[in-house]
Amino acid sequence: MAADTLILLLGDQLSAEISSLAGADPATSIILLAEVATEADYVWHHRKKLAFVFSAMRHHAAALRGAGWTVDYIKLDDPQNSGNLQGEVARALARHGAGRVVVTEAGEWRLRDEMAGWASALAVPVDIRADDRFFASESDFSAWAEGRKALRMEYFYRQMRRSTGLLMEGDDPADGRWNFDSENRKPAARDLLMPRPRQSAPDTITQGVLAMVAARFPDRFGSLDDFWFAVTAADAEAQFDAFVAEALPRFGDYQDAMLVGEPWLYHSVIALYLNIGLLDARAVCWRVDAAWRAGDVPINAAEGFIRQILGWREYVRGIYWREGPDYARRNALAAQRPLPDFYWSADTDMACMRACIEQTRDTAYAHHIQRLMVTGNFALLAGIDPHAVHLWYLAVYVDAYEWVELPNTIGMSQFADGGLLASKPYAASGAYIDRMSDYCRGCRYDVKAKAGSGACPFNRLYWPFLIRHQRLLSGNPRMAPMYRTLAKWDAARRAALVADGDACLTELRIADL
Ligand code: FAD
Ligand code: DLZ
Ligand code: SF4
Repeated sequence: MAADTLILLLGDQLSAEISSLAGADPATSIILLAEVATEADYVWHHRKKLAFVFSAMRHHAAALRGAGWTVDYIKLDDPQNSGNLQGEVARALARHGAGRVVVTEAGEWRLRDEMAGWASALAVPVDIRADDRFFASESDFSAWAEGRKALRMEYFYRQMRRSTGLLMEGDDPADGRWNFDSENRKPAARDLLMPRPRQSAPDTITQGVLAMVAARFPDRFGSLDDFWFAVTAADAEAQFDAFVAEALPRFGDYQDAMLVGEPWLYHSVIALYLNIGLLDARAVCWRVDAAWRAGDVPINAAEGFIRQILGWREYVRGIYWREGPDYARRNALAAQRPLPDFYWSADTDMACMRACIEQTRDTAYAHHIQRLMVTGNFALLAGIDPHAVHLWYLAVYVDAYEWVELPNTIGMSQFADGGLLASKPYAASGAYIDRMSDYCRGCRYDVKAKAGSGACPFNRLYWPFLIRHQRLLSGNPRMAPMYRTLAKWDAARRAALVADGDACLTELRIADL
């Protein structure tokens, strides 16, 4: 069919209401979805992520066809596939005789920059539209941030509560408080009745994609076994419904808990769907607001959950676009060590790290505290290059896209932006992990011991980290108690701690600076 307009949908733009489709006429438009090597290869994506994205793209193409659109779908193994998005847009323009391209802006600097050159490279007008799937636009965030000394999430979140009306009672926050975190964060007990996420069995399309990914990416990180992610909007909705009914009421209570062999706990496992458009963030938040108003969900759970999406998710996106592409190279703590191999192999005696990395390899998922307080905390304490840490997080999780992953890694987890995003580094000794998990019980290291080769590496690295960064961190009021403790110790004790931290890194075979 000849067409006026070619509409490109990227693999994370699978929303029915995407801006590139607004006002389009199915009679004169062709929709292009293209599986391309550049997107599969820009980072070492987990194999489950590749299968998830390609299967969701193929299902979305079928749904669009069912809704009356003409869809041109290019598979990764198509012999004519040029391997990149510009090449596929050029081939489709020639195939269909279209005179213009419409696309929703991409979710990362790399592709936005590339798309900015398409109009001249392809010699057709390219209409690049804002991605309006968020509560706050980039300019809304900039307007909020303008003139503020500190860009704290909590204040942004309160403004978002007011402007949306979510969990508001008139001008006041629901139940009289903005934040119910003090009632959350209970450690999980083994005998808790654990909900299980609703699972979707792979259909023939997904089975075909799994076989293609297995054949084409034999050396990539990550297992393809037990693939149960939803790949359609309807199945993602059904999984979210099951979460609201079964797990959400206790989401707040056990948000920070970790248990061996329990990857999902009371988490929603919906970031993967939100981030590619199978679920809509606004619909999700209003659904939870309604569940609270109906009395089905306590306020600590509803508020804790909505804060993650309305607050954190929107806020990190604002930071990503505001800070620019150089944010990826921030390194305020001058951390230079290469990422240890065990981040890929899970071959380590640290039971917490082994559990989180094995789970990541098997499921392409870890919840926030596993990412922040185990794998992230270790990299922070060990002085690993934050850019290498960023590439790891971008690769290994099924929900990873740079706009959301980068601020979480560079800002929140590695403090590499010097405190723009986080009010203090998320550095903790083994005591935190012991309190929130059952990992330490099965570990060869002693979580109570502070130094020496049998002691928990998190303990051995914690004080040297604070000593190393005293100049930058000691003035931070939230770090004051730790630096007061340190001030009581004489130079010899501090030197012994630093020497033991160095010995720990050597024993873990972490390369020196
Ligand atoms: P739940 O715990 O059920 O939370 C509900 C939803 O809230 C999530 O689905 C997510 O959309 C949102 N959310 C929660 N915390 C955050 C946060 N800090 N930032 C943004 N959104 C949040 N999230 C991603 O979506 N993609 C990433 O690539 C990503 N990388 C991360 C890297 C690091 C180092 C850290 C510390 C966090 C990262 N996060 C990322 C945030 C968070 O860990 C995940 O959103 C969450 O674990 C996804 O699991 P879930 O859907 O079960 O979330
Ligand atoms: C993540 C991903 C992958 C693995 N493959 C494709 C692809 O083949 N074609 C495509 O259009 N999009 C893909 N994506 C999603 C893009 O990488 C994503 O749009 C950018 O990272 C911007 O967020
Ligand atoms: Fe992790 Fe230390 Fe506990 Fe071992 S003892 S599981 S290394 S926190």
